[in-house]
Amino acid sequence: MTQFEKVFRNSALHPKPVGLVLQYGTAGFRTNAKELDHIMFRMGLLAVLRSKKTKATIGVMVTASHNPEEDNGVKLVDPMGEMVTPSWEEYSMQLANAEQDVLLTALKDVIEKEAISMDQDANIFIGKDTRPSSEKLSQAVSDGVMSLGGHVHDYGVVTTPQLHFMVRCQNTQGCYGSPTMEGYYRKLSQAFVQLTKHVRQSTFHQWVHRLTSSKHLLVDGANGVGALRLRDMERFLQNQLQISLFNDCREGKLNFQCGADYVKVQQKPPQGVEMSVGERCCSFDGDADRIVYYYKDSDGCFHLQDGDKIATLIGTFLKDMLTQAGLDLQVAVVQTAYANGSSTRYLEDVLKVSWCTTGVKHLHHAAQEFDIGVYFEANGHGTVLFSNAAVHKIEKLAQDSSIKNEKKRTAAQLLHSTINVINQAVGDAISDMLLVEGVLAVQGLSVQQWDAIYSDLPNRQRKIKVADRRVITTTDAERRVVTPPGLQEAVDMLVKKYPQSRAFVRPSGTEDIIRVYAEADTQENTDALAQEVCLAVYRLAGGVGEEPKPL
Ligand code: G16
Repeated sequence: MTQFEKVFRNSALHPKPVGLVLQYGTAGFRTNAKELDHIMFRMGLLAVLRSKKTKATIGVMVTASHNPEEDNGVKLVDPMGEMVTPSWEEYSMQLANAEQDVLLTALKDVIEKEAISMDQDANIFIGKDTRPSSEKLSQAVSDGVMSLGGHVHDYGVVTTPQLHFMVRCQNTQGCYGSPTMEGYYRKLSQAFVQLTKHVRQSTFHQWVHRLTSSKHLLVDGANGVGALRLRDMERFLQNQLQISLFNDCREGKLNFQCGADYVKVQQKPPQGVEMSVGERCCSFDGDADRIVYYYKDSDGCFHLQDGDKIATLIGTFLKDMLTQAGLDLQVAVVQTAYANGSSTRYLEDVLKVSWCTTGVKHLHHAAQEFDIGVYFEANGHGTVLFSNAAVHKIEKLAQDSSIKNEKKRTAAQLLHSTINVINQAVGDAISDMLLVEGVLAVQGLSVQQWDAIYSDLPNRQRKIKVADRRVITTTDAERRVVTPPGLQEAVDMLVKKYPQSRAFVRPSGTEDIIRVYAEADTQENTDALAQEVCLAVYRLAGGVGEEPKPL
C-alpha cells in the first residue's frame, strides 16, 4: 500500500463532518473538542510535511489553553520552538477544511507548492494538556503522523512551553538544553539558583530582601498541567523558592473561576487560594504559557500585576544590568493594544516600545528585531528574546575573569543567568515565574514596591456574542475597526465622552466572541464606556441573545 493509500484509508477513521469549516485562529484551531478529531489527524499530516520541508523536528501540542474544559485545540511548533510560520497557516486551513474525498488532492497540492521531498525523514514531538478529550485527540495526531510515515515521540501530559522547549533543544542538537523533562527542570532551576546566589552575596540586598520580601510564593495552577509539572520541578529548586500550590488538579475544574485568564479579566483573586495581606501570588493558565501576579493590601484591595507590569520589571532590570555591565545593547518592549496606557507612558520614557497585533506569533517575530526583545501581552503571555550577538557578548563578559570591577562582573553574571532561566522558545509561566522571583530577590523588591512602579489606568474587558464574528475586521494592530460600517465612528464618539479614555473592539481568535477593551480615568467611567461600546457592537455587528447589561 502506498503512503497516500494509507492516508486515505486511515483518514476515514477520523472523518470530517461534511460542511464543517474551521478557521486557524490566534493560536491554532480551537473549538469544542467534539469537532476536532479530523483536525488532529490532519495536523499530524501537516506536521509531517513541515518536518520534511524544514528537515527538522516539529511539535504538535493538543490544548485549548485558557478555554473551558469542554474545548480543545492544537498548536503547531516550528523548529526553533516558535509558533508555526504564518505562511503555513493557509495550508493548515486547506487540509483542515478539505472534504473527505479531496483530502489527498489538498495534501498533494501542499507537497507540490512547497516542493517537498517525500523521501525525507519526519520527526514529530507530541504533547497534551490535562483535558479529558486530550488523550484521544493526541492519538488522532499520532495516527496522522504515522499514516504519512513520520516518527512520533509522545511526551504525554506536558505544558505547552515544555513541548516548545523540547523541539528547540532537539533542533539545536542540545545547544539549547537536553530535550527531556529532566533537562528542562535542570536548566531552568540551575539558572534560577545562580541568579538568586547573588542575593546571598550582597549583604545590603540580603538585609533589604529580608525586610521586604520572602521566598514564599502562592501559585494558582488553574487545575491544569502547569500545577502537575510545577510539582515535579520543586525538588530541583534547592529551597530557593517555597511554593504553596493551589488549584492543583486534585479537585475543581480546569480554568473554572481560577487561572490567569480569569484573574486578569475578572480582576479578582481565583477561587481556592488562601491569600494573606501582602503575600505574593501568581496564576498560570490551563497550559501554563501565561502568568499574572497579584496581592491583597491591608484594606483588602486586590492589586494585579499583569503582563505589562512583568514586562516593565524585566525590561528595566535588563537595562540596569546592561548599564552596570557597560554593554551597549538595545532593549525593547513589544506590546499590543491591550497594554495599559500607563504602562506604555512609563516604558516610553525608559525603553524603546514597539506595537503589534494580538497573538504571541506576532509578538515573537517583532521582538526578534532587537538585541533584547521583551514581549508580553497584558494577559501574561510573554518572554524575552536575546539575539545571538547579545548572547555572545554577555557570555564573553560573564566569563572574563580579568574584570576587577565587582559591580560590572556581578551584572554580567546576572545577565548570563537571566538568559538561561528564560524559555526563549515561547512564553512560559514556570520560566517567567522564576525570572520574576529572581529579579525581585536580586533587586530586593517587595510585590508592593514592584506594583508602585506605575499605576494602571482603570480598565475593563468584556465579551459579546454575535451571529458571525467575522463581520468585524480591524486594522492598525487591531486598534481600529474597518467593518461593519459605522462601528469605529461609534467607538470614536463614545471615547470622546470620557477623560484619558481609549477603547477598541476585535474578534477573538480563540473563542467564538467579540472582545471589547476600555480604559479611562476612573473605574466608573471605564465601566460606562465599556458598556456603551458593548451596546454599539451588539447593535451594529449582529449581537445575539440578550442586550449587554452594565456589570
Ligand atoms: C492565545 C494566544 C495569545 C492570545 C490569546 C487570546 O493564548 O497565544 O497570544 O492573547 O490566545 O487570543 P484572542 O484574544 O484572539 O482570543 P492561549 O494562552 O489561550 O493559548
